[in-house]
Amino acid sequence: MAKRKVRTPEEYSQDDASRSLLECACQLEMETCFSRADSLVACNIGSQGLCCKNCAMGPCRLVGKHDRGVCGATIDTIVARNFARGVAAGASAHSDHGRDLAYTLLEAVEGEAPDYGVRDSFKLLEVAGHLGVETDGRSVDDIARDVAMAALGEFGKIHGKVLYLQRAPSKRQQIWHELGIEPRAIDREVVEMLHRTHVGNDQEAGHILDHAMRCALGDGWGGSMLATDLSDILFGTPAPVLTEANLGVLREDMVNVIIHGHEPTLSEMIVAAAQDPELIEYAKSKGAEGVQLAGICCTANETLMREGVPLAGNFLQQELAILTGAVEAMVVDIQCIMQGLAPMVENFHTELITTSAKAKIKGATHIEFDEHRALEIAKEILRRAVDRFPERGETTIPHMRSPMVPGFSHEYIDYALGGLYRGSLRPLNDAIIAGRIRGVVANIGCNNTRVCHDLLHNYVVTEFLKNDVLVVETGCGAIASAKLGYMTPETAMEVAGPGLREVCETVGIPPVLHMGSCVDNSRILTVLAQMATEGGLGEDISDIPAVGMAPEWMSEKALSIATYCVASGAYVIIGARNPISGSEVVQQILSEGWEQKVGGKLEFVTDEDDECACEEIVRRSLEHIDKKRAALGLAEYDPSKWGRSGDQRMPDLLSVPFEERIEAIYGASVGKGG
Ligand code: BF8
Repeated sequence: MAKRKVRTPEEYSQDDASRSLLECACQLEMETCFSRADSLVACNIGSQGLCCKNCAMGPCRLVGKHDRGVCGATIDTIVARNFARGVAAGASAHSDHGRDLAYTLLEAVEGEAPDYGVRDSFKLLEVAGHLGVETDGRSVDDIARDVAMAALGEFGKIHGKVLYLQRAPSKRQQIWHELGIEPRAIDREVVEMLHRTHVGNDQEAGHILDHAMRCALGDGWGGSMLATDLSDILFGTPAPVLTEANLGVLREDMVNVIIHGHEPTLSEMIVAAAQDPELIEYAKSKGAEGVQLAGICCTANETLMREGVPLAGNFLQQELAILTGAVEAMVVDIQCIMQGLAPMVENFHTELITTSAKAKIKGATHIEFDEHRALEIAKEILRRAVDRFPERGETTIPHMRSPMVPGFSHEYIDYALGGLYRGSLRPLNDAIIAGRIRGVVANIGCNNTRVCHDLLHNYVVTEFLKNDVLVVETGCGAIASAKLGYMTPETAMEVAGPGLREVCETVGIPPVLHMGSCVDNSRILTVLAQMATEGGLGEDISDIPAVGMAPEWMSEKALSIATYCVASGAYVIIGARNPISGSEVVQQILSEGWEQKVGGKLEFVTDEDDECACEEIVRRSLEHIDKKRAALGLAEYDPSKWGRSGDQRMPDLLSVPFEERIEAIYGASVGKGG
């Protein structure tokens, strides 16, 4: 029997901080998700979508001579059903998060959640307009109450369709209407997806997958978009802020608390509590200088975007953060939290604290969050963390921490491009029309231990920048670019092609824009819709020279995001794993089939060799962007036309190597060994 391959830290991850901690894990013989991935070979049947366990006559594994399950379900039906169920699970995760924020807003205005309130009343008025809430002559609280109620209504209303669909270009709305895939109510489409994929129900792959689009649209233009809007109303609409990324943000002299998961509701209170003078005094009484917060996953992205809380890392770094020995508490809420954290904290003084009524972990301390006394709970959690500080043993905090400027909400992008009086995406459209910017890529999604951590994100983003493609990001993809140092305006000079550089240097923005958490992919939909209606780039999202991708996906949420982006007209490429590889028919439906129906298509690009997969993702993306440019009658991409004037004025600055320049400006080190 062939021996299983055990990878080295260099093969596990491209991130220097992670590599140094994986080295420690090997030396200490501690298990991580990386080593578990080596010892646990992925099921070859399930990974192709060929295992049906929807009834107790199975599980039916369709391999060899078996091309039907016990009930007679074909390979195409089973692969389509498995994919569609993944979409439904992803949509439900985003949307349930959105619903909770609507309840928080409602409780805030009804005086039941006294630590919350309306922080962005401009956004409230805008959202009220979208939801048909009357605003004239009304108080902020009255409007907010009706906005919360209208938002809650979107999940289970009896008649009509999801209201935010009207924010899409009219041509797109027409396509949805004609195909009959307008989501009616957010919950309804998820429930119907589960119903249709129950044994003996919908058994035509194309028909099942049409409903997957409807279900996902209820996420993108429903649950996720509401989650983003309601978070902005409650906690403020993001604008650029200077902060840092990677495990080097942890401090030897502070109580380190990691906030991890997806919801901003408790973490915003923890941010407030960490600044409480009494708590700081308490930390000092235990020998620390104060409390250092740092985030992992999308709770990180939420507090990063609004409060500048530094990023400790992305999905695959959660266990590694504990391995530093410098974390007093890891406070988790919902989604993407590995159960492997519980055995990991047993080796250290770290307390793992679960806070959501929806997510407990055996071995963790459960302190259930309650909006009625939010700040009090946040303080209680931080005091527990402070109490652990004296128990801290030896630490191995990697030195890597990259400066970054996140906070690019679509509202801020409008403002950056046109100021208060002329705020619009016109300059972006003009730059694409002229060819300074070749096109736009949205790079999103997770990390996956089956590929080299961060490598695919880093590779494709670097290539797009070199090719004058503006990159917008969310989720763990955004965290990868932040760690690489791609999210400061100074990076543009280094990596980006001449036209993109010219635009970024003129506006003063990084070439990679951090747009938030995974529910904030709705911000990307909004930007695309505005680009389509601004003029010059066609009339619909499908006309824009743009591509979406999740090169290291692992979560079902990524399937829902990909599906709603395709249903909105985008070309989406997913790497790492192909969950529909078991059916040629389903692959054809999601690519050519969906392209004919909705103008967008979904393709999976995988390869044993990560770099080969990346090359192919980049090749297909640029080909698509150039095809869309040609269809719009735009000039062929020609980088030799741009960028010389700026370079001539900055020879001295450019002669200093990038890492040194960043260190001189920001006092932080990018990508150096720990
Ligand atoms: O929602 S990118 S690993 S953290 S699922 Fe999870 Fe994937 Fe990260 Fe945010 Ni999104």
